[in-house]
This record gives sequence, C-alpha cells and structure tokens, in this order.
Amino acid sequence: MLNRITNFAVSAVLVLTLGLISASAATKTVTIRVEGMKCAKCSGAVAKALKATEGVEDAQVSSEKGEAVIKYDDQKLTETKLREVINGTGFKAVEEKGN
Ligand SMILES: [Cu+2]
Repeated sequence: MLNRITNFAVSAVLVLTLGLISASAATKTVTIRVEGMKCAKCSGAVAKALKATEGVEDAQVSSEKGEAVIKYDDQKLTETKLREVINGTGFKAVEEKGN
C-alpha cells in the first residue's frame, strides 16, 4: 500500500517536471502594434515577412486593428527580432506602454 502511494507520488512529480520543461519550450503568442498599414496589401506584406522568418508558426496581421498577432517558438526567436522583421517591411512596430 505504502509502495503504491510512493509510486503515485513519484509519477506525479515526474509528470509535473515534464510539464514544466515542455511549458518553457512552448510556443508563445505576442500581439505587436503596427503603425502605417492602410489596406490588406500592407498587412499581407507584414504577414508574409513574418511567416518567412524561422521560428514563426503563425502570423495574423490586421490593417484595421493595426496589429500583428504572432505565434512563435521562443527558443528560436525573440519579440525584439519580430519587431525588427516588421520594421524591415517599412511599417513601424510600436512599443506599447507598460510593456
Ligand atoms: Cu496598403
């Protein structure tokens, strides 16, 4: 009986540890405000540049909202790098206050 409880405790700790490891390597989602986009061509150009960047898993860019919602692998990319990619398209990634 005690053995079973010990086994259970050990596996619970294992599962928690594995969960933490995979969580730290998980996909991150970030919303970046982008200035200067006027139409679907603009947002399309930003989305294309982002999707061509290694580590980006998905990019939803809206010219109406003026933002890019990006899913990325944080082992390969940083938010700073994503901002550089956006700025490289000729639009401006805006630094949000309180970020
Ligand atoms: Cu446009």
